[in-house]
Amino acid sequence: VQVTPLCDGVGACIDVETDCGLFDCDGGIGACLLTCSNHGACIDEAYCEGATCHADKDDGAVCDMAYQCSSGYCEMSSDSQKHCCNTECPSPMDCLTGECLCEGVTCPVGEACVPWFQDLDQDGYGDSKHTVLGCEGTPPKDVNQHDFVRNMDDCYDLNSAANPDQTSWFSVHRGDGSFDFDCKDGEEKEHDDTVLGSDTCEDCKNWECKPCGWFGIVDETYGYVCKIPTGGDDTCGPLVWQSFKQERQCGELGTLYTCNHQPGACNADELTYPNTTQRCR
Ligand SMILES: [Ca+2]
Ligand SMILES: [Ca+2]
Ligand SMILES: [Ca+2]
Repeated sequence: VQVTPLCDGVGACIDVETDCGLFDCDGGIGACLLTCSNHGACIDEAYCEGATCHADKDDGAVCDMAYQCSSGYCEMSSDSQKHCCNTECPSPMDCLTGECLCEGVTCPVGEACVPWFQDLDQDGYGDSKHTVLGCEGTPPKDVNQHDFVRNMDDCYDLNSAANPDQTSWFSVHRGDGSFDFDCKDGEEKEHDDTVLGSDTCEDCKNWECKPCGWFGIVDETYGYVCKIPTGGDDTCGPLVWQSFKQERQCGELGTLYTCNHQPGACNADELTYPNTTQRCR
């Protein structure tokens, strides 16, 4: 406020106050400032920019710098612009409205805003394709009122048997035609189906490459495909000892051939198991 003493025309001196607007009054010259070079030249509720004082912006207004905001926070928001915000608002929280929110909600102090994943089949593993933000301590709910989860490791969220912990084999697909039940390496077949029909069982040797029955202690050495010792790896033994001997897709029936792999069995006999299903995971 600029104060100017004036004569009131009837013998008295009065102070006439002039509103300086957003500018401060210069105490030295007793007059309103007309330009600014720093925020101190403006009233507390204003900032200096382009030599002019501007009123501080309210929460929600688009801003460039924190000093423009009455709150002191200018935060990047979901419309790719910065907005004056009621508080600090790190991503993924959003301050489009001027209030820092996590998917429309204010998180309790100290709780981060984090991605949650839908877990429809309730196997504890979330679906990466269905995610929402939520406060750390409050899982969002799905249509069945089941909690979302923090991980996104499910490969098929409509069957709880399909999950990264699965170690069993399955003869029927999981629900979408796929047999990938353990969420890794695609469809893994339980039994080999690459060995040729003409392949026979042979002693692959084992345990420092002793033949089957060596002093009665080496067994389970017969197989269709053997591991051959190499320079840096002197181990040996059967790599494949059971096979369909023809291509069998997951869920398909076939005759399973196996080498005589019983403990202590030391012969090239071949056992057959007709109508065996190729199981997968
Ligand atoms: Ca799941
Ligand atoms: Ca699942
Ligand atoms: Ca798999």
